[in-house]
Amino acid sequence: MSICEDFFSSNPQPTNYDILSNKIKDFCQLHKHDKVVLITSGGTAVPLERHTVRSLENFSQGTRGSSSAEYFLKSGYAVIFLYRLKSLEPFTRHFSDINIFDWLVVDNENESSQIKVGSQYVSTLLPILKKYKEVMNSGKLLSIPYISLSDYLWLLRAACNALSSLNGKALLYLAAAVSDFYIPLDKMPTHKIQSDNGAPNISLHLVPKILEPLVHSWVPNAYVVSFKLETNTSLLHSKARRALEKYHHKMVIGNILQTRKYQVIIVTENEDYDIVLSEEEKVQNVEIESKIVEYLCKKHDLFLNS
Ligand code: 9Z3
Repeated sequence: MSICEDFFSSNPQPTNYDILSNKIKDFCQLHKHDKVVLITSGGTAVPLERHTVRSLENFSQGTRGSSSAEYFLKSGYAVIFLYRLKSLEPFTRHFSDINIFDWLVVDNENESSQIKVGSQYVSTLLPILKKYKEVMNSGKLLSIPYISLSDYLWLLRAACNALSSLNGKALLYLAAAVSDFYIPLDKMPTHKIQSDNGAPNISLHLVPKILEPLVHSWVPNAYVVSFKLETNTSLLHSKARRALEKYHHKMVIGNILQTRKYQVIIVTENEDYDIVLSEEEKVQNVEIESKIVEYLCKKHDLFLNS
């Protein structure tokens, strides 16, 4: 059995797996004539105990994935958004730092009380609410939440299986921050780790490299884009290129944690392409994802027409 299959046989499916994987299948069937993008977003949690009190988190706010989802929708794609529960989501992300109660007013003028949005907030809320309603009415956005690494991998594989029926029109945009390390279930304590015996020695194992089966067997005809995250600038380019050479997918987008909102490097077989926001664009709040998605849509169209 491959290391990857071994992972699936020793880590149980998420509890709502059948419901979620059927939703994904139905979505792909409904959009079989559309371009469909699977966006993964947010960070995985790796539990340290079976009854989990503590876990190991990979950093990601979900900005990259959720804002990219909006730009893909704008470009006509149907979007499967596989995201870490409680990380940012398309449209609602614009209001992640507000307290909704501050925006609402209770109108007691009529007999039955009504709730209204404070007039000073309407111009901010309305355009985004309209876009959200339009997208939801079109049925072009399917959001699927995960929490743990294991749930993420099960749902990712289910999505790939469903997408493989789309005759190569699927795009995979793997922006989730996925742990490289985990504790196998048979090595994981059932109950909360106790401090009475001093600091625990926690031994982490390597997560199987899922890009290998993903690119070559799960969804071999798709256009696969992965992300590479580093904190040391001198490693980024070589590690991004190495990943492309290892897995033979279409593109690696490299970013440095500290500058990820302004700068990325796109590595393809034939070129390295930098996207850097200018000072003026930063002032105008241009989102780098608008440029990444624009570049990607062009490349994907070229691929589909070739
Ligand atoms: C990324 O590099 C994403 O761009 C970020 C986005 C997680 C930095 P935010 O959600 O951040 O906007 O706050 N994602 C990929 C990270 C990752 O785990 N990549 C693996 C690696 O670097 C390879 S698949 O080894």
